[in-house]
Amino acid sequence: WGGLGHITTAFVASNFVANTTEAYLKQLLGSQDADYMAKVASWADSIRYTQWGRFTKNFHFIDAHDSPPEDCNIDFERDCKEGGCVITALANYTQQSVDPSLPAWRRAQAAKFVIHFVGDLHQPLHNEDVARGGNGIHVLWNGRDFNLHHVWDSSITEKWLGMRGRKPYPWAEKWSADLTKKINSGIYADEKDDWLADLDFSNPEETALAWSRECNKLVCQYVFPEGPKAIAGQELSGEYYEKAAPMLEKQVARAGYRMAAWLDKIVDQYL
Ligand code: DCM
Ligand code: DCM
Ligand code: DCM
Ligand code: ZN
Ligand code: ZN
Repeated sequence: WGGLGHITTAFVASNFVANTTEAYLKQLLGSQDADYMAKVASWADSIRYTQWGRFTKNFHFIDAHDSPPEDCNIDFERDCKEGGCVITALANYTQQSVDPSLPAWRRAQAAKFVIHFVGDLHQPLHNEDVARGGNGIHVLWNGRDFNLHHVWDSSITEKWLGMRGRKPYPWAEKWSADLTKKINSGIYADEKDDWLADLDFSNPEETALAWSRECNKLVCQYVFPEGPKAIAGQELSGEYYEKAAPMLEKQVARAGYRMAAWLDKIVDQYL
């Protein structure tokens, strides 16, 4: 996700974490502000291109070598790169978050990675290999040239909110409040328990894989409904957007809700 997606998932999560989780994370992250999670949600992207952070660059996605639209699937052995992928990264940083032998600054860093990677795991094209997760496919958005990955990271959700300008923060706050309502008493209320059905804190890798598989299916249904070749050069801000946006909103809601539950488990285990 771009800034809007990450910040929104973190705000949603902060609305659902237990009081003890909130208190622990505020202390660990060194902020008593309402946006204690939101303000660290994009940190992992800011270090990807630094010399220090280069080792994390493959941690944001898993390259499913499947064949959309006929067949979408994740095969961990086949698809997780040797240097790691979002599945192993989420498992590793979850492990570090609860490791009492690590100093607080390392657990803080690990928590920031967890907050970010739960988000990325819910973006369909972060669970697909084709053209490097769509980065190599040119499409049109309001008549201008964009790559498909960017459209799914940012353009669709920004249009959904009517976002103007380059500052996602106020939009993310407003969106997260709306999503929180939808989860508590709106269109997602009946399914929110199902969103946690695959959550198994004794097996972080399997949990991440289950979420990844669910998200990867959306690649066949929504990202490449007629295959990767058919989409190249197409205008996506019309019909394609109309189908994608409600689904993508649900992915953001799911990510935030699951992030809260996962962080609760981390803090329960640590304390
Ligand atoms: N922080 C971060 N990335 C940002 C903004 C903040 O990692 N883009 C972290 C640094 C501190 C904490 O959030 O750990 C508090 O930040 P601030 O002092 O900016 O409120
Ligand atoms: N941190 C980091 N890199 C940054 C900002 C923060 O690794 N650019 C980490 C260091 C600590 C935690 O965030 O683990 C708190 O940072 P701060 O001292 O900025 O509050
Ligand atoms: N990305 C992805 N799958 C890949 C490569 C990259 O999902 N195989 C994502 C990570 C970033 C975006 O695409 O969100 C841009 O990546 P980069 O800056 O590495 O081109
Ligand atoms: Zn992305
Ligand atoms: Zn990322």
